[in-house]
Amino acid sequence: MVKILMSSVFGPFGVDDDWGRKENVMELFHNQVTREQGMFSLRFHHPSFGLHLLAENIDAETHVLDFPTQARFIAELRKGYDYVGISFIAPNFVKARRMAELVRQHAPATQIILGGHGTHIPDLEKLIDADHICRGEGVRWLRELLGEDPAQPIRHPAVKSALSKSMMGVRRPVEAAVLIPGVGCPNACRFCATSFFFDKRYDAYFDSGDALFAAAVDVEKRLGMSEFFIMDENFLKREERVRRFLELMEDHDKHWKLSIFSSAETIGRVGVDLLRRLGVEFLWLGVESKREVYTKNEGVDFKALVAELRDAGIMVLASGILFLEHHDRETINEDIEFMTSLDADFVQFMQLGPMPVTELFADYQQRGLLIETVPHEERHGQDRIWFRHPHFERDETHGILKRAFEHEYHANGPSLFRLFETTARGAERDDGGSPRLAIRRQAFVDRCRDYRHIIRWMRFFAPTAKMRAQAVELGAHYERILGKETLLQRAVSYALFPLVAAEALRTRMGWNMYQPPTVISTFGRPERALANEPAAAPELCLTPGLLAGPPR
Ligand code: B12
Ligand code: SF4
Repeated sequence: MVKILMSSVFGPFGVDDDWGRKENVMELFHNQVTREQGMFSLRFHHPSFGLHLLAENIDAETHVLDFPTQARFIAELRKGYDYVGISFIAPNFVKARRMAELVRQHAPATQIILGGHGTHIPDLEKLIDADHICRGEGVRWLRELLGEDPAQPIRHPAVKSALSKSMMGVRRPVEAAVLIPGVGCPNACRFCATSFFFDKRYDAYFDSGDALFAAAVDVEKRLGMSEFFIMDENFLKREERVRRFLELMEDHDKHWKLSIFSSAETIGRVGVDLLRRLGVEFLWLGVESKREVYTKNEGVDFKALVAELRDAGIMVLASGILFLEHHDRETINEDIEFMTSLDADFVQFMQLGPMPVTELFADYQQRGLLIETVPHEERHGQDRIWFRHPHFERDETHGILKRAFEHEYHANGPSLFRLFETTARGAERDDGGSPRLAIRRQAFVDRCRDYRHIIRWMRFFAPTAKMRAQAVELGAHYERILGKETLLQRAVSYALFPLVAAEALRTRMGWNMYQPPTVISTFGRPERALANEPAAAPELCLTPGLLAGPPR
């Protein structure tokens, strides 16, 4: 039987070394959203969803290796594989090249497959010695390579949405699984790597509400989880599928909690009430810019929309882009102010980045605007731009981005405070006599009870008087919902102090760069196929290490 190793790129991440940069942290929030929020930054590590999806959908015995060190990768290679698949994005090009060298050196008989967004780097064939390159959707491509039927229905993997999660140094249980309805997006915004990578179209793995619901039920059963992080660029866009999914949830009395990505146009179409019934608790909204309006955002009053969503208990992550083509010193500040004024729970600022395969990249390349000497590992959007901008020097862009994050943080307070506030609003929202919404409301109350333990320490460690006042107000708000703290609740809260204090100290010393754990998961062993058993539980190879990174 064919044996395959599918690997993410290797760590450590977020450090300056021969293969990476300290600004390219392998975290969503701490890198791109709450990065300047000190000890209040949310800390998550996510597995490589694409690799798990691929492994679940081929018959070969496949091992998925998430976040190895180089030594662990070499040790794995020595076990003997027919193929090694390496998944990488453009900023991790050097890591992928190093891994291909290691395969040639330690497992010369093994064939190398490259996949993921990095594969559109021009002339990749000449830059990395590989046997196969998969550009675009991978499941059907891989099945073809292995001589399997590419048209078989897609099986959904049972993967948790995160490998680890913590708030203010307190470990939180991972309660959500990932659900991948499809890949790509037809909107083709000029800068968007995801849309262009999948040929400017949406490729559905689960075309109907029925198929998606069945996949969710299966994952729920296998992982025992009833929350889903829906990994789909614009989940609400397929309205018919969403409505049917909701109908089935209601028919089967499912009260799942969902996190989704959505453009404003589709929220406007389906309405916030539908999101409440659907169980949406977190929504990623592409705002991009006040002036450069993409079709998806025409005529949207973002401030009102964010307030409406938060009042419904839905946390909003609003993302904006800096150094857009029209930005000058005045308009960039206008956009930073605009993003700040939305008062979303989270704000992401990303630098405009011409990524291979996008229209923006082709255009800038043709006009000679790309600074070709910038290495791939520095082209990630959280440090300095890598194109010539008419109004900004490359070297000043790092500082402008940092100040945008700091400004938003100081104006609105830590995102953690805001998400606690949104949860409280969800707990207070009138359910209008709907049993379904009453269950949702109760879930928010339970979450408030859980979050409350930490509010005391928010107050204690708040770095400014304004934030302290915000934490005091939050405490009062929670008391209105939950009543006075009991002795037991107070004891739990005090028990958390050492953890919170340790995180405060680590942050102050610049030692809070957490590395993702290395995890290996096995799929498709023949005996499992025969017995039709779920995949083995992932084996945790290393515990997450604390790495003394440079101060951030
Ligand atoms: C989850 C995610 C992350 C996670 C990564 C978790 C992880 N374990 O790697 C986090 C939040 C940490 C992250 C960070 C970053 N990310 Co990111 N991320 C995503 C996101 C939202 C989803 C990826 C995903 O799971 N998709 C679903 C799966 C099914 O699709 P897929 O991964 O593309 O895999 C399919 C194919 O690509 C292919 N395939 C992939 N690998 C392989 C391998 C083989 C062998 C084969 C055959 C096929 C194959 O088959 C799969 C099935 O079709 C995408 C956007 C998106 N919607 O895709 C951005 C995206 C991948 N990220 C991107 C970027 C730029 C970054 C950051 C640099 C941003 C930043 N500055 O902070 C950092 C880099 C961190 C680092 N140190 O490497 C870009 C990549 C652009 C590019 N051209 O390279 C994307 C496309 C976002 C965007 N639109 O710009 N990210
Ligand atoms: S709507 Fe979002 S996912 Fe779709 S092309 Fe535009 S930026 Fe990309």
